[in-house]
Amino acid sequence: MSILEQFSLEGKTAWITGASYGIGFAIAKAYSQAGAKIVFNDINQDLVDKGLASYKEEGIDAKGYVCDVTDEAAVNELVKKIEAEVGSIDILVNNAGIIKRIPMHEMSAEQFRQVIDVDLNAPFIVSKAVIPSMMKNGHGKIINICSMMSELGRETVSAYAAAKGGLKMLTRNIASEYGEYNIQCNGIGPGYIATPQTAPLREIQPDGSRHPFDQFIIAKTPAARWGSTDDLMGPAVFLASDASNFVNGHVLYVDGGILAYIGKQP
Ligand code: NAP
Ligand code: GCO
Repeated sequence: MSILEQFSLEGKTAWITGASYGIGFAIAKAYSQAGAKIVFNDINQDLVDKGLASYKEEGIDAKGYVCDVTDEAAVNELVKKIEAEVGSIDILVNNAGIIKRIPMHEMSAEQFRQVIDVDLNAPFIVSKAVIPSMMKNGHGKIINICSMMSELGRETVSAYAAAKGGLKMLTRNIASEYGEYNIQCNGIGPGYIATPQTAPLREIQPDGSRHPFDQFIIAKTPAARWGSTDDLMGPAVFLASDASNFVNGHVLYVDGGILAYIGKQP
C-alpha cells in the first residue's frame, strides 16, 4: 500500500455524532474528501436539515438522522438503521458535546450530570453500540473528541473537565480491551477552536476590545491564534485511516502548542 493509499478512506463508512456544524462538520468534510461515506446525527430535525443543506453545499451526499446520543435505545435503533440503509460503520467519531460554564459551588448536581451524560456517558453508549459489528468485521476506528480539559482544569468547567478527563481514560480502555480485534480507539484533543461552543469566550467587548479570555488564549498559544476547524481535518483523517493502524489509546492534541507552553509574559 502506498503512503497516500494509507491515508485513503475509500470504501469506508464514517459516523460523526453531533456533526451538523462545528468541529464534527469539518471532520466529516475531511472524511468525505478522503473517500468515506458520511453519516451524522444531531439532536433535532431542524439541525439535521441545516446540516444536510450544509453538506449539500459542499457536494457531500451525507445521511443525517435525528438521535440524542444519551438515549441508548435510540442509539441502538439508529445503528441498526445505518447498517441497513448505508452499511457497517467502519469509523466512529464521538464528537457531540456540551459545556456548562458555571462555578462548581453554584452548579447543581443535575447540571453536572447533564454534561457527564453527553460528554462521557454518550461516547460509552455509542461506542458500545458499534463495537460488536467492528469485532465481526475485523476492523474499526473509534475517535473520541477530548479537550485541553482532558489534561487541565480551569474555573467554571468542573463538569466538562471531569467528563473529558474520563473520556481520555475511556479512550485508553477501549484501546486496551478491543485492540486484539484490530479496533483502534484514539482521541483528538483540540485546543481552543473558533466554533459556536467557544463564541462566548471571543465576544468583542462593549468598548470594542477583545474578550479577556480571547487575549488570554492568544498569550497561552505559541501559534498566537485560535484554532480553526480546518486545523483538525488532517489529524482526524490520520486517526481514521490505515496510516494509524498501530496507534492505539493515544490522545493527539491539536492545540497549537498550548500544553507545551507556560504562556507569553504579560
Ligand atoms: P458545538 O459547536 O457546540 O457543536 C456540538 C454539536 O453536538 C452540536 O451540533 C450539538 O447540537 C450536538 N449535540 C449536543 N448534545 C447532543 C446530543 N445529546 N445528541 C446529539 N447531538 C448533540 O461544539 P464544537 O465546538 O463543534 O465541539 C465539538 C466537540 O469538540 C465537543 O465534544 C467539544 O467538547 C469538543 N471540543 C471543542 C473545542 C472548541 O474549542 N470548540 C475544543 C476541544 C474540544 P446542539 O446545537 O443542539 O447543541
Ligand atoms: C472553555 C472552553 C474549552 C474548549 C475546549 C478546549 O470554556 O474552557 O470551552 O473547554 O471548549 O474544550 O480544549
